[in-house]
Amino acid sequence: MAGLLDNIESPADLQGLGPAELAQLAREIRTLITRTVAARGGHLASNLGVVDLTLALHRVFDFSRDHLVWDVGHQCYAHKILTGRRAGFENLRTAGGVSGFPSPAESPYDLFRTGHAGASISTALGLALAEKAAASGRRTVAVIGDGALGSGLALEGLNHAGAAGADLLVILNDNQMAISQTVGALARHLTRMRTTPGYDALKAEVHEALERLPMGDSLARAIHTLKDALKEAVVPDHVFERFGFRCFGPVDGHDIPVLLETLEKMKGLGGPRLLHVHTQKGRGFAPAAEKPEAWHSARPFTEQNGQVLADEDADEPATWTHEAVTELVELATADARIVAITAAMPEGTGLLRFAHRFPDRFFDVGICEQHAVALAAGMAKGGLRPVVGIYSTFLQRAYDQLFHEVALQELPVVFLVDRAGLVGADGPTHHGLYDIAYLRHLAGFTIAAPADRGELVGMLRLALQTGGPWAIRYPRERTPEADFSDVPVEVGRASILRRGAKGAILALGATAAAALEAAGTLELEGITVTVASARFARPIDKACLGSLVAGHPWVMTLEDHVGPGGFGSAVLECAAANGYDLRKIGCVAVPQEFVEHDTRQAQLAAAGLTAEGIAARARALSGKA
Ligand SMILES: Cc1ncc(C[n+]2csc(CCOP(=O)(O)OP(=O)(O)O)c2C)c(N)n1
Repeated sequence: MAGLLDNIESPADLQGLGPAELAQLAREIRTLITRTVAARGGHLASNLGVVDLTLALHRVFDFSRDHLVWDVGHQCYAHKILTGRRAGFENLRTAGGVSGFPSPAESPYDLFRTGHAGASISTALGLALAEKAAASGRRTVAVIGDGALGSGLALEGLNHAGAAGADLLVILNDNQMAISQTVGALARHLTRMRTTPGYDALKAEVHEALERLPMGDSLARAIHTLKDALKEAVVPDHVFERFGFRCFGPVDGHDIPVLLETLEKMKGLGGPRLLHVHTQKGRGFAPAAEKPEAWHSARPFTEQNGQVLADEDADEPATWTHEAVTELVELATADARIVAITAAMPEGTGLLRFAHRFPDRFFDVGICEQHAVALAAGMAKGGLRPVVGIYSTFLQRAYDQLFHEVALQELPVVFLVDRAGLVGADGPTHHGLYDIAYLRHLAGFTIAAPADRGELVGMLRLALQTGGPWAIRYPRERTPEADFSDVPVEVGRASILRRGAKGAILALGATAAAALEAAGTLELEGITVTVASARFARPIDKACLGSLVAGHPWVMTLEDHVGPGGFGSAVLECAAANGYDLRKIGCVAVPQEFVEHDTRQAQLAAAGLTAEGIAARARALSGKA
């Protein structure tokens, strides 16, 4: 068969295609996704898993009118290809190209900019209630994975939706995986449904029998009771029926005719409905199907054999992630109270190595950041020393637990805040640009950011020795090859890395490397500058700041974080409180806007945080621009 995909400009073009053509189209879409991710990197396994489901949804519904909300949104590639973005798809995740997540700016078929898990049922229910109020007849569909389904937010949405009576179809895309194996009791329940065949067949039979019977109310009620009793006795009940959803499935999410038939049947039913679909992550690309966790977020690779090209795995030796976990394992060997917690990110946070070493002291709680933080509080109260490995962007979800369960109780919980700063191709949903701002006003929190490996190790040791909550933030990058200094880490003390007279740079965390590089360039031009590693965003080293301001014509702060509420703000507050000359201080930070997908390097450059940008600013401040 000739290529069909070239003729698909919008979902309307799917009408009239027969089963063989839809299957062919699914193969072509998988090929395009695989080829594109091989070149650009991206979420491969999840996207390959939902191609057939996406085709079926776009065939049965009209999402130019109806609403489709993808949970997380990392699995929307086939949706993008079918909704007018096939032509530009090859530029996936590159500057100005198609984003890796839903984006309303790209297409009216994308309703929300998403990237965080668990929100789809709530936003879809909101849409459904709005349509109910307008009596528009538009339908609303949410697609959510079994991983995201266990998040508190998703369960809150289900709880409301089951009682709200709006026209909402939830598709449960069950592939038994989050990034790694889905964890928790709900996952166990879904697995039981997978391994107990016959539920759907039985239900269909009973439904049909009921529909055929002419009967009065009391007989109907009696038979419904019998049906419920039968289900209890023979097969596990779908837990969401108890929430008020009409549940269908599990069905094979790769069998397009079955999907079409089931969706057609369910489409007009109204009220809260749930279709349980079984899919396979990585479907159609053998390496991803065999090892989906490794291909969840893939780096560029060779399409023919799955050989990964880029050498920058987050947990490779010499990355901040790797060095932090290596030290944590070392410390945990000597202190049995140390436990580690992740919210469904054992690979990304590097904590998988901790899990292998201390399986009984490792807790993967699923995509439940709020629970992870509150759990850590309980563990700390109980005498353990919990360390939560978490991305800056996902810790946002647990703000209230940071305040209420941790800070307010003055508990010793350590947060390894990974991916702090600009993250590159994942774009605005994933940047870790706000953690200093949302932690800095919580009394008792110590916020540290290492400039080199020695500082990282010193901070982690100190965090576990001292009381109270700590956050240690670092980006997805390699540590500098050699340490910049060997001055021991002390709480609230900065470290001078080099001295000069024409200006001073107070750099937070990994920005120190760029500052030192800039200082080297500037020295050749006769502009000697002092460079200090601030080490802490809270507390600020006021003595160091005072001497930098007094001893230099200008002081420049650097941070891989948004300006408002960040490190520079903290420095300005400290300067104001202590009567230092505020006019001398300028802050370089990420501007308060949503930074689009690009390489991390380009994003840093745009914010003025590369060595070139820092040097240019120093020249301007020194009147040598
Ligand atoms: C709040 C939040 N925490 C963590 C993540 C990181 N993350 C992205 S996708 C994913 C797994 C999602 O699993 P599931 O919902 O089952 O979808 P699948 O990838 O299996 O299709 C995780 C943990 C996230 N996006 N949002």
